[in-house]
Amino acid sequence: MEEILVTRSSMPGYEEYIEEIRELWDSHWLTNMGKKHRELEQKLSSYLGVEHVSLFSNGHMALELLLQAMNLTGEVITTPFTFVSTTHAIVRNGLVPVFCDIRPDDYTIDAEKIESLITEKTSAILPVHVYGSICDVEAIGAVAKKHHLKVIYDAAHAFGTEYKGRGVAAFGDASMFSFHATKVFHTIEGGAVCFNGEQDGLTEDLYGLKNFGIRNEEVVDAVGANSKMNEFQAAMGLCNLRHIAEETEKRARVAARYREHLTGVSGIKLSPVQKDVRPNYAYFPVVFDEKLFGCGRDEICEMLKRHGIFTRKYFYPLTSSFECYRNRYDASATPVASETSRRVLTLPMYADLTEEDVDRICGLILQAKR
Ligand code: T4K
Repeated sequence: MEEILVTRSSMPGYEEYIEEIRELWDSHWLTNMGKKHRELEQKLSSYLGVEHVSLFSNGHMALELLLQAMNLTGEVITTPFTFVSTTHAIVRNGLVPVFCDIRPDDYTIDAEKIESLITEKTSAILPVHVYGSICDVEAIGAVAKKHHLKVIYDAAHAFGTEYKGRGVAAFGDASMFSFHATKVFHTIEGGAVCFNGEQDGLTEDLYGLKNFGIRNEEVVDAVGANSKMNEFQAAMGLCNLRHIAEETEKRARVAARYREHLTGVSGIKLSPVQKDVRPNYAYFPVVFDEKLFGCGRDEICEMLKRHGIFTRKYFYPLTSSFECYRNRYDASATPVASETSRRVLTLPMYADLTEEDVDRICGLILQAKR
């Protein structure tokens, strides 16, 4: 039987992509903010309902350079229940991550716990719309306003989600999306910073920082990196964007099938269907309670592997527990995040996952219940 991996990149038709890149052979313009790059920025701005879109070679560099462009100092309040990129982006900017716990229902930062972590050194809050679940943007906005802090969302998982009819990039000072091959919308590798309004030349600063800090041929006024999206990546994005509605619809059907099987099973907790949110069905996390279910997350993960089904423990361990951060942070300070990290398994989720596959995966899980 064919292996099932946790996700599988969506592909546009082969001919469609070839057609999209044909003109690159005529123009010989392959990178450095070319025509496809500009077209994708424009189309994403309209799709995401946000004024400014700045493309990058990947989501991580988008976040890292966004933090640099924001001129942050001191401490940044964030969550350890995320991909390690979020924490690295803070630390690689010479900033100190201060870890806040998460909510037990949707695993996003617990806004009620932010205020007690604010010190005179805090300059920003960096919450994560983890799995595509939307953070409590209103409460986070209120605490940030009260303490004059920037809010930068790691929206790597949240492409296309809406809250109260607005694209999720409308919240906070800026948001970063990942367009990695494993995401709902991808450009092979890629990412973007999105924001509304004019923010002290942020557009120009981001443009400069992804291009070595070059302002013009004779002026380099920032210590930038090279993080430009190339024309082949942008072409993949233009193709994938045409199919995004259909992709999301297929994912919605996969999620609904999982829910049919797993809702109400004792010892299994599913993410809530969030109120006022149009979801993107990026991931399907399941949290196991070993006492109630009769066996734990690790056992389920291994059992599924033996059947050729490769789930992932996103996000275990917590970023604060990784080798490079060990002994610097106390994981017991975020007990909900620690507990969730030990129990969560993300099940296979992608547009072409069949109903039969979902039935088989769920059948195996339910058979393991004791
Ligand atoms: N912030 C957050 C919250 C993030 O989750 C991420 C990335 C970032 C920031 C940084 O964004 P990027 O710089 O990556 O744009 C994957 C992804 O590489 C990573 O983008 C993602 N988050 C993270 C959660 O997952 P791995 O190490 O688990 O990927 P890998 O190679 O094991 O792939 C997982 C599965 O995806 C494979 O089993 C099969 C499938 N796959 C993978 C690749 C590479 C495909 O179908 N096609 C492919 O080309 O990190």
